[in-house]
Amino acid sequence: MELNPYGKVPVLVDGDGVIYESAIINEYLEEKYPGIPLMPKDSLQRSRARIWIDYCNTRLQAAAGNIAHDHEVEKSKERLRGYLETLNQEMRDREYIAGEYSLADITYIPFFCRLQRYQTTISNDLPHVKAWMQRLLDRPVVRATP
Ligand SMILES: N[C@@H](CCC(=O)N[C@@H](CS)C(=O)NCC(=O)O)C(=O)O
Repeated sequence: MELNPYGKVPVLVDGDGVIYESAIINEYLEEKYPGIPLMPKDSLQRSRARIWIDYCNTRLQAAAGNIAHDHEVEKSKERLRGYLETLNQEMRDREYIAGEYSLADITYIPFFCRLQRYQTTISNDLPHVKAWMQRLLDRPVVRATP
């Protein structure tokens, strides 16, 4: 609570700076370490990346968080299913969600790593999400993360 008025993690402390909200932390790191660019160069693709980052944080993760915290579980499961179906359409014919591998894809990785906690499975009825999830989870840096 001292660091984040919202009382949530993650919180990043960098020198005198305190940064919270995961999407804003990610943007901060993106700006601070330009040597490893993780946002598309093209403005339209950047907007697309931001749209899907927002979708993950305000919709998918909100529903998943409700399920994990035993709040409106059935309603949240229904919503989550709808969000995943939308993503499935979106991932048809795409390898990554906004051009090359980007912060937008990275934003979804924690969700895919915690499916059990969200009482969710990604099965063959969501083939494009499933292939995308597998592509992300197979990345060496993701495999190496405990
Ligand atoms: N929108 C926030 C959500 C963060 C969030 O919900 N964090 C959870 C853990 S994953 C938390 O700290 N929950 C504690 C609480 O709500 O009391 C972000 O993306 O950083």
